[in-house]
Amino acid sequence: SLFIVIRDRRSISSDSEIYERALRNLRKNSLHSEYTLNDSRFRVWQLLEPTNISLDIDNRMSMIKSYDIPPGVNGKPVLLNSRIKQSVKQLVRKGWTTHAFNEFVSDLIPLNRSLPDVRDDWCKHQNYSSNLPQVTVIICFHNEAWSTLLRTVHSVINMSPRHLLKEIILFDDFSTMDHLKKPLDDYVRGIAQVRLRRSTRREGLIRARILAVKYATSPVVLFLDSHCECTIGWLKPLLDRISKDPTVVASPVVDTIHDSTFEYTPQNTNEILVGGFNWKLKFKWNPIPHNVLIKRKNVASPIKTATISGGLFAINKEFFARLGYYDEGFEVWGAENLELSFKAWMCGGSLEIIPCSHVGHIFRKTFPYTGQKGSLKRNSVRLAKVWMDEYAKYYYDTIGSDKIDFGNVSKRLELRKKLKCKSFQWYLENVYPSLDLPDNYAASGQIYSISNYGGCLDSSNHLYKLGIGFLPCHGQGGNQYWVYTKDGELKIDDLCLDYVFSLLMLYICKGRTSSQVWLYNAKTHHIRHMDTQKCLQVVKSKGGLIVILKNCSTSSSQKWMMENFLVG
Ligand code: LR7
Ligand code: MN
Repeated sequence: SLFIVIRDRRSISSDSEIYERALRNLRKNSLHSEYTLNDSRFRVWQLLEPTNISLDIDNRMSMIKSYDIPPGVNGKPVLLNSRIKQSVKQLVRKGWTTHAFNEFVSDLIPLNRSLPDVRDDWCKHQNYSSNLPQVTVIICFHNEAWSTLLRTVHSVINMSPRHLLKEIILFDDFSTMDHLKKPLDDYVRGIAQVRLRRSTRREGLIRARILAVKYATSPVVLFLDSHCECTIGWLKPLLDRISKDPTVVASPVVDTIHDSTFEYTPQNTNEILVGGFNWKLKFKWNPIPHNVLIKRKNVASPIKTATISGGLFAINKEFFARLGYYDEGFEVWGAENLELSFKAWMCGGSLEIIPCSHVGHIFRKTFPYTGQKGSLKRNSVRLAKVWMDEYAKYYYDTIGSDKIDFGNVSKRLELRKKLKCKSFQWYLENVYPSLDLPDNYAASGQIYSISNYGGCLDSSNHLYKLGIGFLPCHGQGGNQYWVYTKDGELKIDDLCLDYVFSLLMLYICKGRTSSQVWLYNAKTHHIRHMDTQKCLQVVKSKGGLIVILKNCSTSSSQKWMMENFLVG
């Protein structure tokens, strides 16, 4: 069932002062474990019937019934009445632009809301050691919203056995927002477990973690993003694995907190995914490989994973130190999860996902802060230089070349030598054998037109939408990095160029069905569609140059070059 939150008639007709006051109240009350919406400033309503969100508001009103619990409780979604006042709408918009999620809705939800127990029954009958190590939970943040940050903190405290949680280190990566200054100091002063530390310049999340870990005083450290919520029983199964084997890096299952409604959606234990990556060094989720699946004792027992998503994991502090924490040359965001993943495996450890441990995370569609984009490429090149041996070139292909300023990696290479780590080839063969090697590529890189139009096939803004783009070639890979497989697929990431109902589109690969098979002829330069025997052509339209399928001809607008095309 769905809940909608509406403000009662009284407050709708009053000014935004009431909203502000209600918000202050929410914050004040949030420390108590019991929370009620009294004075009817906000009311939560439950829709009784299977809901149809497009119902108009009067229709909804006739269906709803007063419901006596606060918004978002038990992980339920919170929907705002579409008739909220203009001033509130503005607040909603402001939340989205500042944080890339619905901060207004988050602010309505109690900081200690409950979540459902989503564990498999098997988990509830596990007897974890009575002698588990203590943990330091580290939460780094940069300009995080008040309610999401503190809900993370409270959920850790509420969901962790007291004797196991040594401390929470809240590490401020040089935030600029006022609520994270004195108000936060004042707030956390009242919470015994929390130590608030701050960096003196913007470090980026990777160096922030390295700095924060030095304050930790327990044998295990556990990282969380600053917008997470832990569920019941989340901690022990992670600590249990590490206490049995200190070289295991243990990740919980990451469930989704919806960016708009804050609904909590668990991953189904039967469909748990494990981590991988592609040659763009982009983290991706994969189904559990078949040979692993058939050997599993229980759907909820720990699973080895080739990589971790990076934000949420527990690790033995000494093992982390031995691995050299993270590369300190990594800037703001990205690739540190693969660095840790590769070296954990290559240098004597392993990674696991622990299905009995569930933590929610708000997945955002964009980044509200600066510096994210540039850092990723730099970090990835450093990663490739240090850990990927001769396979690094496959990554450089996807970004054009390795000729960017990536700093100096000699210290990291020394570390790898000192630890006597195994080769990347060993890692691929033993840990991630399902990764498609570029051996199966017939071509990879740009696909450019040899017509007067000049330009490249480009997938930007066309994922899951109709058509494909045609833009000036930029030589940077990315949206212009195509893979042409020996089976005739034209791929961008995991999507295949498809032609159905007379429309070109990028679509989930269907495994060599003929609507996704393309025949490139390096002599005539045609890219011919197997199903229809038509050819890709660039044409002028009102909106600029577009790509369509036409009967094959000798026109130069049907002539294409594929980079790195293997002859034969
Ligand atoms: O400069 C910064 N300083 C910071 O302290 C930028 C960010 N941060 C903080 C930020 O407040 C947040 O707590 O770092 C954390 C991660 O940043 P997000 O939440 O903006 O990015 P994200 O959720 O995409 O992060 C994912 O990828 C990152 C790559 O560097 C890290 O590995 C994050 O930990 C990772 N998050 C997860 O793995 C959660 C599960 C998501 C998945 C898949
Ligand atoms: Mn995050």
